Amino acid sequence: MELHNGAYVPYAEHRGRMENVLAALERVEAPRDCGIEPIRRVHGDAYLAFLQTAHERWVAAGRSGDAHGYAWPVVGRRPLKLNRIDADLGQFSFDASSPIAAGTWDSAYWGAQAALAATGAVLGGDQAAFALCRPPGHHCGADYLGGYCFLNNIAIAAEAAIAGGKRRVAILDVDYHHGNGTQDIFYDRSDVLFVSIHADPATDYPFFWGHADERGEGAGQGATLNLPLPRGTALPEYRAALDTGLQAVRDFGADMLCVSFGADTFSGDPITQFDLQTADYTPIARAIAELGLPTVITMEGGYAVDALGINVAAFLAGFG
Ligand code: OKP
Ligand code: ZN
Repeated sequence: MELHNGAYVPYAEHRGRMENVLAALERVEAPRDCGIEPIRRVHGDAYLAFLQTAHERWVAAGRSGDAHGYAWPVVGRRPLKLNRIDADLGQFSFDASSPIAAGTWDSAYWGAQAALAATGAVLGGDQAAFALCRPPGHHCGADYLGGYCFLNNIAIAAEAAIAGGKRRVAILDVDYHHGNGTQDIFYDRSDVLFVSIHADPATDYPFFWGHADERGEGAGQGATLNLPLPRGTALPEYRAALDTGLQAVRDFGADMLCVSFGADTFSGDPITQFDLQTADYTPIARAIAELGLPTVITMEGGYAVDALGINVAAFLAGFG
């Protein structure tokens, strides 16, 4: 269950999503285990220790159900070591919509391993590879979870690509929601471009990030590009924003592309408000593929579960 508009409702980010996509894909491989080190390039040790133990600490405190916070250090976030589960849930999260269940760490860990496997395939010569991550990753930062996200799979892929010899990595985020965690992780970096096309945060989650005036800082000044779009956006306006984003990737001189793909831009999605159709995903992906860059794609959102597999397949067809 998740806290949604003031009530507990069934969790939108559920395992049926993955089952529907798996049934629609032709060739699927389980990832091998690359261990924790590539995850530590993105996430801090205190956060990783918290994630691995949060649910058992929740249970040990006598709670039932899934763990989530209720008090947040909005002012003066300091690395206090309070050793209280409720304090740590606030310390390491930015919202109350991402409950930690008994299996959360394992799912997040293996999602990150899938992103690493896809990155390895691309570094090994494949033109493109897709990682079917669940839970998604683009909302969580180096030391906080949120927005159904616990490990930032696309950031882990980008860092693995750099460790593997890539020099300028572009991340293109085409989920309906702004990828605030990914943006935060690379905000001051000049070697990683972050481009995001998403619903205007003036109307949509995550509200506080994803505005057009967020352009990066320090060495990363200019290496963040947000292209917010109004609710109701359909293919023509979407393609115009995409062309702007793709031009930024070209101008950056990227030698690697990482795509955060969310199918929650679909017209039938129950929690979002864009108007893309299944058939639209192929030309969108084809335009991205025309960059000609080695490309890792990770699964982000998409909650119209019955159409998720065909929407993912339509997107991947653009790379075929
Ligand atoms: C994750 B991804 C408030 C619920 C908040 C969080 C949405 C997370 C989306 N009513 N929902 O970007 O698809
Ligand atoms: Zn989303």
